[in-house]
Amino acid sequence: MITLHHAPRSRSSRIIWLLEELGAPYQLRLTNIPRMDGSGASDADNPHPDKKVPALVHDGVLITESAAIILYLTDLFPDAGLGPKQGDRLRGPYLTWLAYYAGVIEPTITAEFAGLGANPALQRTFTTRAAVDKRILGALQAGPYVLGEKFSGADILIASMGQWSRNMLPADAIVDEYLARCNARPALARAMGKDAG
Ligand SMILES: N[C@@H](CCC(=O)N[C@@H](CS)C(=O)NCC(=O)O)C(=O)O
Repeated sequence: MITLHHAPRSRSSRIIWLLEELGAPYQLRLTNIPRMDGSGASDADNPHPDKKVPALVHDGVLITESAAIILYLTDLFPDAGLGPKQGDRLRGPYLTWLAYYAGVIEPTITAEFAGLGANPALQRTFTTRAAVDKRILGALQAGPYVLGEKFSGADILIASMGQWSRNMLPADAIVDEYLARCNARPALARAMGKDAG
């Protein structure tokens, strides 16, 4: 059994999108989290060690961190074709995008939103917003998806940023068209219908 601990309109929304894309059997458990506006609170029933979302439990095993959950699920349902398998030439690029999202994109965008985008130590450790934009645009120019021809779990990470806030992705018509392609997916519509629980 797969259980997703989820808070509406949060990073766990994209995991509902993935579960819908995969056609996976799952149940949602609504979880309260503290919100930026001061509302909400930590939920004692949330199994995440930091009381964050997403938290996925599969047959009693806890998996946290969006990129890890996406890799775990696309590996668990290989026939859905949303994550290149071991031996596929796109496996390396897939892992690279998942790790680049978690290890570089999120910290860089967060630093920028916190007004720390010009901090030299952060730029050296992670990178610059300009470099992130260039990398994303480069992939989408080759497109139509991050890995090329096929939509994958990496697109769920990248597109969900633009769905949350358009200015988290480069200001370019290629990105607008990419988001329109991703937003038109029936699985996303189903996920949005379940987001509130
Ligand atoms: N790196 C984590 C970030 C998780 C995260 O920060 N989630 C937010 C919701 S979007 C949260 O749970 N915030 C509540 C809190 O920080 O207590 C991931 O991608 O899974």
